[in-house]
Amino acid sequence: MRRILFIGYIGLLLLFTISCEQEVPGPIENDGVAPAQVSNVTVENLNGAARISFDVPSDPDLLYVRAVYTTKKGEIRETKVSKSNSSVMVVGFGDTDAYTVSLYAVDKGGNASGSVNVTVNPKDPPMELVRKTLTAVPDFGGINVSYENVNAADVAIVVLTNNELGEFLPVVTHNTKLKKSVFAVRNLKAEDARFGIYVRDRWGNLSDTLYFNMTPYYEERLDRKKMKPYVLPTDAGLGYGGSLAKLFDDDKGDGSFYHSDDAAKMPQWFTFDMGITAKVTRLTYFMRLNAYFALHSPREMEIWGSNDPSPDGSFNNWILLATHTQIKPSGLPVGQLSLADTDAALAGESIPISHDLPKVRYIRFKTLKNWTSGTYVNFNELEVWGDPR
Ligand SMILES: [Ca+2]
Ligand SMILES: [Ca+2]
Repeated sequence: MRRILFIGYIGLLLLFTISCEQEVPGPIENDGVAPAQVSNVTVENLNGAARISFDVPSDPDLLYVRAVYTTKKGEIRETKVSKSNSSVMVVGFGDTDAYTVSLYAVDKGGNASGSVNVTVNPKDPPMELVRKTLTAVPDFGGINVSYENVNAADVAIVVLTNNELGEFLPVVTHNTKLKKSVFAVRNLKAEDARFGIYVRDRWGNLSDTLYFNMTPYYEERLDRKKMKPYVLPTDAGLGYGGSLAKLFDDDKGDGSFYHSDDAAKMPQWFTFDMGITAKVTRLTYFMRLNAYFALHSPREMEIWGSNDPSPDGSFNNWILLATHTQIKPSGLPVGQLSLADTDAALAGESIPISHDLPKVRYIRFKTLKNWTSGTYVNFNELEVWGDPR
């Protein structure tokens, strides 16, 4: 302190001003007096949560109210709300047991009131509600799992089955906030298999597991080496380095794609020969990596099949196999992707084809609309699945 006396008064003032500006701004006022407790506490029990309402104390330096509870695993969970709130949500309960929540009023100096303890009895957690709605049906090469999620909770639905080593492990994790949907587990053999499905919430709470046995219908990925372009007069032209063969080269990267040309308009189509006749069960296409649910990726399409395509390029001798609209799981605006969106893009977009349709050899992929309602069609890879036997 003595050294400060040697610094000129003006200099000292200046220094003091500078140091004040550089320091982290924060409340300096600390009256050392804890606020009074919250009062008139009431509880509304919700699914996996509770809303606790209260009156805040009248202390002028009150800053926030903190709610704290301890999970069964001993984790301490805390929610803070500013003093202008009259309620606080406590969330993440994995069961319907009673929990004690402690409420503290805290002032600008960090002084906390004594706790007010309140008992909450959360209703069934959202992941248990989803679990109760799970149903599965066999599909080609896998199963389809349906669910409802009335709270639009952020959950993961995990499907387990035996792998080739006989280990019962997760094969699909479906992340969702949708209120209702269906998803597929693919690439399974047409053999009786044991399945398990459980639901996990974002706090790591797990539902019990639904176990069942099911036999998927037979399906195989049709031989890609046999797939050849079959260009007809009305087909869209190629542009921007794209080619039809690049849809069948097993390269899903952005360097190996189909792209139509400037002259093409909607609707537009391209045609290919599978090299064999097969009962087609689905087409699965893979979007450009840097344009998921965006740009020239097909959004609405029709799939046509034929055994004798008309050489004039017309749709004579073709039958409609499927009409399909791609749904972006999150519904977020173009350019924004949720985890569910990315998962769906990586899995590929499958266009299911009804099993009562005849075998075909030629396929026509007709795009009605892309993700910008523009005139190009561009994506990286196309798989055809079915039964050639
Ligand atoms: Ca105070
Ligand atoms: Ca490719």
